[in-house]
Amino acid sequence: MFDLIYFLNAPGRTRCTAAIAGAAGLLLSACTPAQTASEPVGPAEGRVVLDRVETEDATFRVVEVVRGLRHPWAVAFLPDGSLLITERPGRMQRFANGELTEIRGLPEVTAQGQGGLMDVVPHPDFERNGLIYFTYAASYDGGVGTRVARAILEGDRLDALEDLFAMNPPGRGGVHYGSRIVFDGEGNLFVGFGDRGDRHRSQQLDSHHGTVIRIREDGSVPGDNPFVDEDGAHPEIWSYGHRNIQGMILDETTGKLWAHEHGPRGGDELNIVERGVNYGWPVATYGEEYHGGTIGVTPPERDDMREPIAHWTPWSIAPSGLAQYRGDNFPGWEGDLFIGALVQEHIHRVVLDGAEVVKKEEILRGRLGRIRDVRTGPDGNLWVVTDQSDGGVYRIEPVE
Ligand SMILES: [Ca+2]
Repeated sequence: MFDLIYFLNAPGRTRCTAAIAGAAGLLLSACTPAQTASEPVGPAEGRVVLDRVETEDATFRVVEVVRGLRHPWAVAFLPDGSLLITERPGRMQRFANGELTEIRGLPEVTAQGQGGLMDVVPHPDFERNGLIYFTYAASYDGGVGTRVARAILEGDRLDALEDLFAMNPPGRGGVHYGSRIVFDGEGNLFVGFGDRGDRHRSQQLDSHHGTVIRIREDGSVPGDNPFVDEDGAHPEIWSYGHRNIQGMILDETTGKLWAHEHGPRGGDELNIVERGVNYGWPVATYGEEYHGGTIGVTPPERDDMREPIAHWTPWSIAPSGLAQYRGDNFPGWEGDLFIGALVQEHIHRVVLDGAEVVKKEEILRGRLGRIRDVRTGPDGNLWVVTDQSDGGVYRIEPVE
């Protein structure tokens, strides 16, 4: 899908302010220009949009915290309680004390099709070093590829910007850029990418298409990566045979790296990503061509490729964003995975028993729109981001 209109409408320079006035909670806000403004909905309070939602193991309400964002892609929590929000057309904003402020100093972003400014994650030691890591689409070497960068967040601007990694080769066309960043707690980060619509490259180790990479926090390659000694292979590759990864988390309890990926028509997958493993695309996969017809063989037919833990066939949910709930607010959700569904417009809850899926539940179907990102907040609530031209950030918090 190509959101050309957002490519043409490059992000404006917008600053919004808002305040909750009086006991009635009247929202006062001012944004210029109105057409491109994002609107904070208030300080911590926000605006309740669904006051009571009963689900299998939790009852909650939904609070809109920010609205009017243009295709927001990711939200990150900083230790001071503020939020960083990326918008795919190429803007990053900070939401603090009821005010949105644009972060200056981003590199040039190529917003094209599904690509643009994507994930953002603070370094685990952000309080000491101020580093944030982010992914974005950029033009280089005659194509457009996904890059990983880091910078020091200094007030409202980025300093000491460094590109750490660039997908090689870059891609053609506008699809399947990935991408999500996960720190492993041992000085490395994993980043998942898509096949850029060039599916056969997902099986080639001389290409970063359709891979998870593992790099050190400074962008260098760990000596114990699986393909460092293989001639012609890109040494950053950790796993391959993926189609398009837009959700990835590390289960801190088990050390397992979980990722989902978009299948073709059907065949969306949930995987545990392991060192050196081939996840099959497009040689062994579920799902079929958009125009009908099989792709490769089914995963059990290739014992050299890994079968997914779960798959969504024949109906794709179109997964984006992945959280594992850890917190005190929802005891019934402890350890569960939450996946955003773009096409099917809901949050998909996956209950695990070890590495086995024992239950799936659809939450908020059709209530908020296309879900782009899901995170567990430091406040113990579940946070979601909607992928719309007027997207928002929402907080899911418990009610009695
Ligand atoms: Ca697969």
